[in-house]
Amino acid sequence: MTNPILRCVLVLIAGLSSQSNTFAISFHFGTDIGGENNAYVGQPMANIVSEGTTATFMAAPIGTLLDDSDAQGLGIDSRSLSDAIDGTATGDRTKFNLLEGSHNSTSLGESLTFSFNQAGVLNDILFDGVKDETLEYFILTFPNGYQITIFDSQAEYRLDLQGYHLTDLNVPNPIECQFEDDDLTGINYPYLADEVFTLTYGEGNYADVPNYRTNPRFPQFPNDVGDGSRLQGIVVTSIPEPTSVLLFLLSCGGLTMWRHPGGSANHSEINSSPFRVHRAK
Ligand SMILES: [Ca+2]
Ligand SMILES: [Ca+2]
Ligand SMILES: [Ca+2]
Ligand SMILES: [Ca+2]
Repeated sequence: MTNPILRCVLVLIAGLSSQSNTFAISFHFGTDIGGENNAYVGQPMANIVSEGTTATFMAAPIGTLLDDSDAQGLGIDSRSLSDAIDGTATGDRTKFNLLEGSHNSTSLGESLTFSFNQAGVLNDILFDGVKDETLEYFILTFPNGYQITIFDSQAEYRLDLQGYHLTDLNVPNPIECQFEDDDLTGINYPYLADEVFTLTYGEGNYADVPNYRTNPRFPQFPNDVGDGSRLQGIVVTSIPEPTSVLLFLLSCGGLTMWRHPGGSANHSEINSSPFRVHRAK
């Protein structure tokens, strides 16, 4: 960042964010981290109010339903779709999973969109059951189209043991959760009211990493299919009104870490971000 004006805007944002009138707002699913029991089941969308902010969550593809009947978080119920396999051992109505129930990154994964009725900063996304061996992930699409692919904190370690890396997988900007409980924190993405984020479940395509085995001790066995994952919650920071103007400037200028106009990977920026692909030592 060399432009002094742009730097000034970012400093102002940081300063305002540290004021006492900003605060964290959490939207929780399931009951394990504080959600209500079975609050969002059998409905295509939900407006959830927390600390005066309304978040809107919508299940996708069209025709699917939210389902947080499991204590561990939210899933997508796709049983109404004629081409879906959901509610089986490999695809479950209370999880995000691949609709075809097969291990292929080109399969359609269940999705969730979310937005907020006022400006803020997206901080944390809390998942559960993102399995490293089967290379499960969520693609987070920011409002400007930029994407990151969020893996388990040990996914790179698993691949590294067999001579591969997350960057060998054909997914946009792979990163790992920082913690073993499948939570990605410190995203720090400013958004405006009604800007839409999308989370899409997927699994790394084994064809991208030939000879990779989910259970290398038994190489004669075929690779396992992923078993889906859940969303536990989202944490954002509220932004006082004057700051919304600055956020608007940022959104116009494409300045923040995640606002890449082309939506393509920029390796140097990824490496300078709080998210890196951690290689096992
Ligand atoms: Ca499902
Ligand atoms: Ca995990
Ligand atoms: Ca978690
Ligand atoms: Ca899983």
